[in-house]
Amino acid sequence: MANNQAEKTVDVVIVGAGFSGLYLILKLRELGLSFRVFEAGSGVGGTWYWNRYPGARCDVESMQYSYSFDEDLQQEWEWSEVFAGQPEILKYANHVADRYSLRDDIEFNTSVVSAHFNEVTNRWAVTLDSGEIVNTQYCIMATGCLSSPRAPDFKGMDSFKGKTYHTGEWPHEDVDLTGLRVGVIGTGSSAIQAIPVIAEQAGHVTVFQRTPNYSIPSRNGAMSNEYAQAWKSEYQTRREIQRTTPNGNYYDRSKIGAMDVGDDERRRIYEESWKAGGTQFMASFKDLSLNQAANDTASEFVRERIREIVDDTDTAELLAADGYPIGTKRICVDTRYFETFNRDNVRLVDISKHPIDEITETGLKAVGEAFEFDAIVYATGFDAMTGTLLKIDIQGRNGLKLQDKWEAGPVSYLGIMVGGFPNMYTITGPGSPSVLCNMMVAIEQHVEFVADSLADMQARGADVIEADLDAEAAWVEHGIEVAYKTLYPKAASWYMGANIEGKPRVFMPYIGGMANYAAKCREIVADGYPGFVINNTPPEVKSA
Ligand code: NA7
Repeated sequence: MANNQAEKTVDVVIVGAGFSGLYLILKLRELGLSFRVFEAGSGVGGTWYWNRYPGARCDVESMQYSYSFDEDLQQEWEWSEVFAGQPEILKYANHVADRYSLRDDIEFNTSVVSAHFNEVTNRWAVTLDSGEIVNTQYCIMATGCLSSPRAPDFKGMDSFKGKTYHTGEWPHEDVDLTGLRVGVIGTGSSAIQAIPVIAEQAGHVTVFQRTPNYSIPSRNGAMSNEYAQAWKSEYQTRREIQRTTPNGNYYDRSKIGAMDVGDDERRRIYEESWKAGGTQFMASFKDLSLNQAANDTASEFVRERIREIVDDTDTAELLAADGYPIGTKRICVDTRYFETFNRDNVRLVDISKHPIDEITETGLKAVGEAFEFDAIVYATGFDAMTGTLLKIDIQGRNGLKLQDKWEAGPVSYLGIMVGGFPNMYTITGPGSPSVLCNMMVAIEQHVEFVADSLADMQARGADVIEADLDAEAAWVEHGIEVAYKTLYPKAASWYMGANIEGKPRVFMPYIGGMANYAAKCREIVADGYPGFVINNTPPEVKSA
């Protein structure tokens, strides 16, 4: 069965025990399939297991960033804040694992090193870091989109004698920065969440900024009973509405364009959105991601707020993002980020024109200055969406390596299967809405699609399912077409692979909208899986 070490052949291997992996276990149990689940961490929760940096918090409201598959679960769980922090989300993941007794089915501290498809047996050989090889019919990569921290490669990094941290690999034990001189490198979402919290503890914080970011105040607060009950009393309806939106979030979206109203009315609307807070700001008008002139008005409004908040005019000017449209790098949501630069113990250093020279024994050298630190925090992001998959040696038909197939950027059919890699599903893979959507909505939709597909395979008595290469090419072309109708490709973002040197510049997530995407998936299921090639392999071939 699922966790039987002696049993070397299973129906399914699941890689990862984040929110995708946990839900998959339940679905596979329903289907009566045998499976093994491998998780590199020592606990469940995926991104929420690893990202323990101070201030780590979800930018989707807690009532919406949670599973919807079980009415009892969503009724009984109580969130303490409107936007839950990492410890509470991890607690929720653990609660789910306990509630459905999932833990016994997961092999922790176990990494998958390689997965090779055998064309004779139509089985995958999955090699673990222990050396064990597991044979499986299906391989489901539930490896997450932001699960490979981007290791910085500054000269002299190893020489630093102080403490070094990466936001994406924060230690599990308490980190006490009280009174210390801390350098933070990066001003992405992780840094924007961490800096205000670190600044309250540390003696002094120096922030090294290469690119300023747009950020909207979260207006986070304690979850009121009324708010929670408003959700719980109509949870099913609201979840259904979430699924019919472009990004899996339940909130009002404007139906008018930013240039359809006069200056005063536009400002009034932005002010209202700013006051309400959160990523919903980008829904102030319907065309902020599509129309440069419209976007310019939103970008300028946020820059004005930054200038208003930050006392020192030079610092404010450095923090006021420019040069790319607001929202085209993932919009950040903060708690007193810009205000933090008014503190006496926080300094911003602009490294946009001159990169950091080197890390030294005592700190770092940049912009002609030697900085001394007790601790350096690398908030330098992730090799997003493809990093984790490409770290595993995945070989499909004819020894085709995923690294080679994706040399010019990731290609897939629906972000769920890659041509030439039969029986391998990717949950929220590149080519699916994934990171452009509330991840919980994206995850549930993908897990359910995969479970339906496996049930269909059982019903047909089929052995092999794979993406048709023409369907894959058409999907990739469609993905590019919709992406280039938006402003997103204008930014050097991790969506574009631009944060990793040498990574192909391809817009990786599917931006056609979650609702459209899910409708397309439903249509595919109803029509008998067009775009997938499904074969019944004779048993004698299988056992050859
Ligand atoms: P991000 O958003 O990729 O941010 C990484 C930050 O680190 C960003 O400001 C980078 O500047 C900076 N960076 C990276 N390398 C360097 C070097 N070599 N020198 C200076 N600065 C550097 O990662 P996060 O972890 O903050 O957030 C990722 C997602 O997690 C986020 O979007 C949410 O979805 C949750 P750059 O912009 O590249 O100039």
